[in-house]
Amino acid sequence: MSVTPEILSYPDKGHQQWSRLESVRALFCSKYGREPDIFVRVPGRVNLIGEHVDYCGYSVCPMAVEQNIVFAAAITPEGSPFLKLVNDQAKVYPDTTVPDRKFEIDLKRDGWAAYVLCGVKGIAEILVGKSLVNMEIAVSGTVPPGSGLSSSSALVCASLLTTAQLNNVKLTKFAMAEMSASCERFIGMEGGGMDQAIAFLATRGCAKHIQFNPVRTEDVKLPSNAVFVIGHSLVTKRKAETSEYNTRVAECRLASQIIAKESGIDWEQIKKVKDLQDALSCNLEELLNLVDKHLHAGVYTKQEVCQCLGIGENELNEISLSPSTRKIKEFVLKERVTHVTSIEGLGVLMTASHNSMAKDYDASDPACDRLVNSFMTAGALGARVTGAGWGGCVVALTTPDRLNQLMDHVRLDFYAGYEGDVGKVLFQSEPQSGACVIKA
Ligand code: ADP
Ligand code: NG1
Ligand code: MG
Repeated sequence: MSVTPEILSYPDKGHQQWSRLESVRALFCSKYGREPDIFVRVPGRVNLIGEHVDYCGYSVCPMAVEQNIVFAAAITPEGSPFLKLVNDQAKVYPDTTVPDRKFEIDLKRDGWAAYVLCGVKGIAEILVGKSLVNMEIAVSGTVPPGSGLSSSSALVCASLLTTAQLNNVKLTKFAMAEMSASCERFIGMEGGGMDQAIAFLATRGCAKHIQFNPVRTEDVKLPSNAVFVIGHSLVTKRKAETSEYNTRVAECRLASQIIAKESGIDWEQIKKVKDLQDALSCNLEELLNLVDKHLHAGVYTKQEVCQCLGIGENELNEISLSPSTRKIKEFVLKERVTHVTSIEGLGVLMTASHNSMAKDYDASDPACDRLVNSFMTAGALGARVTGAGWGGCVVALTTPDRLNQLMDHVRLDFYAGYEGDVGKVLFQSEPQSGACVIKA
């Protein structure tokens, strides 16, 4: 297996990827009046088990899906604007020009270009004494946005890979996965790195067991009769523009720090639940007992958290919270950390995992719950919300002999009355390969 992302030849006419690449090429040529130098393709992903645990330091099991982000890109001469972006959904994602190499990324001001700038800035930061070439980029995406299939990270990773390639920067897939995970933080997401890891490290035909710090992966061969079906709840959630995601990250950190303090260890060093487990050298069952012992159910006020840790609000802001979570006044601790610790032990029980996401983590949505029920009534072996949740997609497990019946049931039940193309919101998915460069 190559350690740097694969470089593929341009596909022949008739290949399933050909017409997609041709349409991105046509967009690029019509906007910029020249041919692209390269194409880059990065997949979205579905996570099969382990939601909201990557940022706590625990492992996840995603696979790459067919939906992806494609960039066509070229270097432009000195004197051109630094970065020009066009998108094949120009109404939603308008053309953007970034005149110079200033990297103050502001999601509200920059919109979708902020995600692209994250990847560009990541490469700029490692180019010591050299500045980036000017670039023109055309973007095409088929990952449904705000739907838990990681369109945001596919975009950030595509940008990082494109910028690296045009600037002749050679990095391993692992380095790119870690760098992209830090880069998405430039827009304020405090994610754990799952999406960027699978984007670079996916292999066709396998899900991946991914561990963090540092990123490590193992192939998970899926049973030959396992079929994954993805359904969209028709509710979307933009994670970087809303507060729920980072609130969960903060709640897990505070819960871990309170338990650490009660256990007599240096709580300020504890940033994630996994740090706590490692410091205590305990198993997950023992950790759950400590959660029960030291945390109460329901809401903690910020003041109560300060009392538990024996510090004032300013110190709490500095040590435990981020700029985006400092304004939060109330936290739910016991339920959140229970979800994180119990999920690990439950393994592949997808439905139990969904119930924990819905109940303890409050990260489902009534539409997701209805879709899970629809899949289960249709005979799925398990079904759960995937990605961050609060809407987005549900992934269900079934077998080939039950697939048609299951799809028919959900189509007539959950999607009755849906006026769009049901094929775009209810589809089967097989594990795809990770990010690649395609020669123009
Ligand atoms: P998810 O990663 O679950 O899809 P996020 O809220 O993290 O959801 O990211 C969604 C955001 O990613 C969108 O609001 C948009 O800014 C950006 N995005 C996704 N797909 C595209 C695309 N094809 N072109 C431009 N921007 C996109
Ligand atoms: P989505 O829903 O695709 O934006 C987010 C995080 C993941 C992970 C999942 C929940 C980012 C970039 N993505 O994914 O790291 O925490 O939620 O398991 O932060
Ligand atoms: Mg995302």
